[in-house]
Amino acid sequence: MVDLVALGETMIQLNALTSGPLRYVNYFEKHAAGTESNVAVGMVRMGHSAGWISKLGDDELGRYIHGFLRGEGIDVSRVQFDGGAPMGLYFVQRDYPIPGKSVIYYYRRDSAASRLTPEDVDEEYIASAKVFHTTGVTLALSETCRKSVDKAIEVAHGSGVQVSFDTNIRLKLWAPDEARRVMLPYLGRADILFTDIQDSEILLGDADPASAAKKYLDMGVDTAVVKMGERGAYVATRDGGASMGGAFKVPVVDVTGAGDAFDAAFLSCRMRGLDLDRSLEFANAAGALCVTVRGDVEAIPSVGDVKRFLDGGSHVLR
Ligand code: KDG
Repeated sequence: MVDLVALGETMIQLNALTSGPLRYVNYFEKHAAGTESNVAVGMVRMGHSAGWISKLGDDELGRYIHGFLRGEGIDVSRVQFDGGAPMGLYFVQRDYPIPGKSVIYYYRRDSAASRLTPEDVDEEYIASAKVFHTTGVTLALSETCRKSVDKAIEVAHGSGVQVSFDTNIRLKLWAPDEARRVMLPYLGRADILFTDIQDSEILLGDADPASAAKKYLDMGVDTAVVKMGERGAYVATRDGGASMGGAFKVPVVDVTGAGDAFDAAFLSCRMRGLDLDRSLEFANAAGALCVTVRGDVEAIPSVGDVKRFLDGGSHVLR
């Protein structure tokens, strides 16, 4: 029995240590990253159990990711090594061409994770979870990844497991039309849908959070969460609930992973029975804390970190 099972690719992130075009950057920092495993890490930090289904290259980088996530307390027993394919990796270029923003360069085509097949999805494991989580990134990787997601969702639906899905459209992985065509049939199969205003514009032609959320609910979603970046997030539920929560201002070091920290905190709050207002506040705080440190997972906060931040609590430093 595990609280959350995540399915998707974990990659090596090579994060530039200096700003500017990558051709002039000489030093990079290695991190473990990937939206679904970030959510699994976030859940563990919130005090839950989490497992992760994926494929890794059977090489030093694959072993690094395996050990890293195991060290974070993720159950990696359903992760396979594939000797015939490399790890996916990506570079983060900072502050160029837009100051304060990062640009991502992926090297992930035909990665080990893109070779995930439905046979790699353990039905009993999914059925033993409270929540199954995946994202649009996995749908973009390969046909066999889509089939693996199909199987996991089918098993989840047949076993009373909640399906959590984040649209996470990455335009470097596919064109907007293709993302819309592939993803639309998945939206109504989610119990909890996370998205943002940019993705809603692509998927529905509607960037208004309340009206986009209503459309998602009409498709069959129970809880639709529309993230709005610096403006916070909006949530609506099928039973008529709705809430809007503002974002918190913090010094921004690296925004990647913030949406995943948000998802994990929101899922955790709902599992613990918190109401929509408190869940959004908690999730917005978790997303804010995540951007204050380089890397995706390093600053995903624990439940104690978020509580301290919200209470304005101080630390004894010396
Ligand atoms: O949410 C953070 C992710 O975007 C990052 O870790 C890389 O999974 C990733 C992706 O495919 O963009």
